Amino acid sequence: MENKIALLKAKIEESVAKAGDSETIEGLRVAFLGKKGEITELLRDLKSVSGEQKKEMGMKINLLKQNAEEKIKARIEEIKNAELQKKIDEAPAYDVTLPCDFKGEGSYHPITLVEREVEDIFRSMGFTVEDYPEVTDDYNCFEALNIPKHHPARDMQDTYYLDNGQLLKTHTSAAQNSIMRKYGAPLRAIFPSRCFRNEATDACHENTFFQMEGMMIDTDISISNLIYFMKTMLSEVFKQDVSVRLRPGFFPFVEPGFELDISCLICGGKGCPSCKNSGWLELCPCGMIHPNVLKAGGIDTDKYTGFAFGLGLTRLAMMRYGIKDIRDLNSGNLKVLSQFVNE
Ligand code: FA5
Repeated sequence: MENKIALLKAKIEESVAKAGDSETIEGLRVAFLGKKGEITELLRDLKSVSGEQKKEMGMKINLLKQNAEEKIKARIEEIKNAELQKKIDEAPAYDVTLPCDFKGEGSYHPITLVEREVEDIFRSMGFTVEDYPEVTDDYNCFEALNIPKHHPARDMQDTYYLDNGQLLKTHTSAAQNSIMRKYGAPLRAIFPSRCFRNEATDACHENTFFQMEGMMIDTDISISNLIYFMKTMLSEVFKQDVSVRLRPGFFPFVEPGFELDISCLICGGKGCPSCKNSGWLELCPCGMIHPNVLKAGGIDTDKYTGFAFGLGLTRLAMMRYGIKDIRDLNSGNLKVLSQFVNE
């Protein structure tokens, strides 16, 4: 048996050293170490060895096995590296300094396309389109919206804070106060913007996404006005009757507040990862502006009421173009992003 072990050791060393590709080395691994491999056979043969010798041979075979495992593992690594290097050497040479040879026409990002559609619809209904900075402060993002310090509603919107105490806005509502102060009442305005939240991403959540906020303040404004504007906008965008549902929703800056959901257009309401299998996609919270918020904006609450909504523009783009994963929109992947055109 000792002779057998020595012969097998030499055979393993020679054949492993000669193996030149992944397939051959894998074949050797099975031939020596597999269930029916030569080393396993040797271990079986131990049965026929007697007494003291059995122990000694057992130790030798185990040593051989350990040695073979190490040699094969090292050779697999060498072969993998050589194969990778070969692929790199054979890849076509390129020069990063050459100009891009992308010959197609550039295209707008799907969010820009949807944003412009929504803007056109609201402009036709007498709304102005406002632009407000992405960096704001605690007062505009929270305090002016009836969310004092330590209010639990702040937990829902953790964000990125700058050293100077400013922050990246978590929602477009952060512009409400400035707009009220700029125009007073009556007013009709929409204000799209990028928003930021410290959150884990998945198919329908991003840490950087777009909202489109809208506000209408006038005498005799009620929930019916709100529902009318939302329905008109959604049926224009989707060019079909879209099922919507209103649920009570709590936002400190509106009273009463609602969640407006639309039936998921990706799965037809059956349930899929894009709608967290519920068949509905939360798209647009809304409500009647809270008197405290109107007052903070300098509006006479005895005379005026108003509604506000915060449309998830990124999610609207997903529904409009059947984009299953929200992360594709920030990916910068031209193969995905250049496929959308304004029909
Ligand atoms: C707000 O941000 C409120 N400011 C909206 C509002 C405005 C309510 C005016 C009442 C009156 P919410 O956190 O639910 O609410 O976000 C609004 C919409 O933004 C959501 O319905 C969703 O469509 C979108 N949204 C929120 N978080 C994300 C995210 N992480 N990724 C993508 N879209 C998001």
